[in-house]
Amino acid sequence: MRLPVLLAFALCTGASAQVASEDFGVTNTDDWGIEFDPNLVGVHMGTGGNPGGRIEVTVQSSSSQLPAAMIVPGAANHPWKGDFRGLGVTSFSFERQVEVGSSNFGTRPFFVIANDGGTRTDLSDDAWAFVFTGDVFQFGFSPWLTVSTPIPSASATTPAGWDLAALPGSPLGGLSGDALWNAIIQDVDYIGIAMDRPFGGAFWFGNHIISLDNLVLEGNGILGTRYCSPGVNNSTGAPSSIELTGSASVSQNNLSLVASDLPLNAFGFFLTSQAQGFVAGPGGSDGNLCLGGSIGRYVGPGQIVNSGAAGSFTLALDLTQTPTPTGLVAIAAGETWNFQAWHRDAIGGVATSNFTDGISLQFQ
Ligand SMILES: [Ca+2]
Ligand SMILES: [Ca+2]
Repeated sequence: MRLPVLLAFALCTGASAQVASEDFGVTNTDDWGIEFDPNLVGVHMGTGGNPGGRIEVTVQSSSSQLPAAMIVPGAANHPWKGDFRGLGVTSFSFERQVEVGSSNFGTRPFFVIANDGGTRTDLSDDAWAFVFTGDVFQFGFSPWLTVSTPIPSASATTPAGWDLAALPGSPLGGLSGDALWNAIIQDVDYIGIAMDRPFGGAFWFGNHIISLDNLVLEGNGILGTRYCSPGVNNSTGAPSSIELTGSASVSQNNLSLVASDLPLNAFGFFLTSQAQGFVAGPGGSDGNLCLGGSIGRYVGPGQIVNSGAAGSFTLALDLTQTPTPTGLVAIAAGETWNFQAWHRDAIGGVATSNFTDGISLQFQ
């Protein structure tokens, strides 16, 4: 009964994973603060978190461009974005403590996912989907609380409780309802914690000092389709494997390859082709080549990687510079590409090599 065991293994390897997370301390750099205003970035504190460090954000109705002030990651290259459907995003959670608060009508934080229309620091070309988090605070001190919001990213219809808004300058302004939901969930440029509804019907006046810690965007980690799995056991006694993280969107150009369960301190590189194939033990390798057709190798400057002490390596791709035997090409939306990693190995002191399994992704 070996087959069911192997199938179960193959299905479980893409289990729950964090798309992004932030345990605040003094060194975090995503610049969470109010509405991309560099003067209103949260202050990093080395103590007082839950535990360790935290950030402290001063939220005042008077400093917001919106009906209800919104806390967002201000750094241009923050990780709180991507194709949330492709990433299998399931929830966002954060921990907050209200140090001091004053809000005549209470504050009801909303969770926001946002598509940016092109000017990153200007909210007026953005489109939002937002939902009430269930958290409420009004006056004085409110101790640490974990606020978790489900994100039904697979839903093709607008989930219950969610509202949508495309601001006047948004390129998505012609869409509404489910079409707008589907456009936003597949192209999220940032997330936000708004102090109430950020658009339409908000009725919020308040001044708070809020500590934040332990932000987590959870996903199922499944991007692309694994095939040729599992690979052949390497010297660790188990097969190595490949995963994709980031986004299937060509325009976002935010995709990384991850190879794991490798022998330690082993050199390797990634391979790609638009065709799948199967060659057992090519060139005397212990593993299987699962690509066919025109196979490109990521062996440019900085692309030959080492598995180090963790037994894994990662390569951030530039989708406009994809290797083929005849040179670099740009991947286009609609194309399907396959990826695999080759790595060195040694068994009983004899040098050999092996491969991960393969992964296939249709780009958007
Ligand atoms: Ca912390
Ligand atoms: Ca914008």
